[in-house]
Amino acid sequence: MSSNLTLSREDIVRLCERVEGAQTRACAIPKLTNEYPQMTIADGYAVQNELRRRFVAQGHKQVGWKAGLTSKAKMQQMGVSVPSIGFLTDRMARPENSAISTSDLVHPRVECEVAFVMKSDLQGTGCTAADVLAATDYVLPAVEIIDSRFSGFKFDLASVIADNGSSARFVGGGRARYAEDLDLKTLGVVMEKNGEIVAMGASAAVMGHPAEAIAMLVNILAEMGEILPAGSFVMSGGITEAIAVKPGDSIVARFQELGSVSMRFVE
Ligand code: 0L1
Ligand code: MG
Repeated sequence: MSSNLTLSREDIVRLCERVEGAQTRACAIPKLTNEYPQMTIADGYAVQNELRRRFVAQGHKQVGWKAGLTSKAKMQQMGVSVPSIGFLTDRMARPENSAISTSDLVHPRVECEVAFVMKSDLQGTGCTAADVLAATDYVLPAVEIIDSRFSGFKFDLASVIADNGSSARFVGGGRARYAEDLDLKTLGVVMEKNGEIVAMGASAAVMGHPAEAIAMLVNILAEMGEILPAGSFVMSGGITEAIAVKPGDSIVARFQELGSVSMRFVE
C-alpha cells in the first residue's frame, strides 16, 4: 500500500491533526481531498494509522477493527465502490441499553452489523471466508454509530479512510452464537427507530456473506503489514443503509437468531 503514497510525512501528520481535532471537538470539516485532490487510498490509510498511533499513545486500547462500505446499500448511499476498514478502541464502546450522548458527535447514524470475535490470529494475503470462520470464536449482533467528520456526510474514499471510516461508537449485545450453528448468509435484520421499522435486510447484503468482509479486512491489514489478532472484536459492515439519529430517539436492532440490540440517544 505504501507504493501509492503521495503525501509527505508532514502532510500525513497535518491531516491527522485536522481529523483528530474534528473528532475530539465534534465539528465538521471539508473533505481532505479539497486541499489534496491527489490523495490515494494508501494516503488515507497512512493518516488513519497515524491517528491510531496517537490514540494508543494517549492510552486508548484498540479492541478490534471494522469493515465499512461492505454492502451495495451503503456504497450507493455514500457514492463509493470499494470497501474500507477502520480501527475500534475501548473509548468507542457503549453498553447495551445505554443512553448515548450526541453532544460529542457531529451527525450520528446507526447501522446493524454482525460482529465476529476471533479465537486465533488471522493473517493475509489470500485470507478467505472459510479461514475467517475457522478462526472465529463466536458472532454477536452489533450496532455501529458512525459519524463522518466531513460536512454533510460528503466525502470520497481517501477522505473517509483518513477519518477512520467514520467510526464513532459501537454497541454489541444480543446473543453470542457459534458461527457453525447459524446460516450467517441468510440472517434477517430489522431496525426500529422509535417503534417504527426504518430499515430491513439480510446478512448476504454484506459481500454475499459477512465472513467475506472480514476476509477482505484481513487482506487489507496484510497490505499494511498487520495481522488480525486473536481476541479481536470485528464488525463486518452495515447490512442496510445507515439511519440518522438525534436526541430522544430509541433504536432497537432485531437480528434473526441473534436477539436484539437497543440504545437511546440523548443530548
Ligand atoms: O461503517 C461504515 O460502513 C461506514 C464507512 C464510512 C462511510 C460512512 O460514513 O457512511
Ligand atoms: Mg459500519
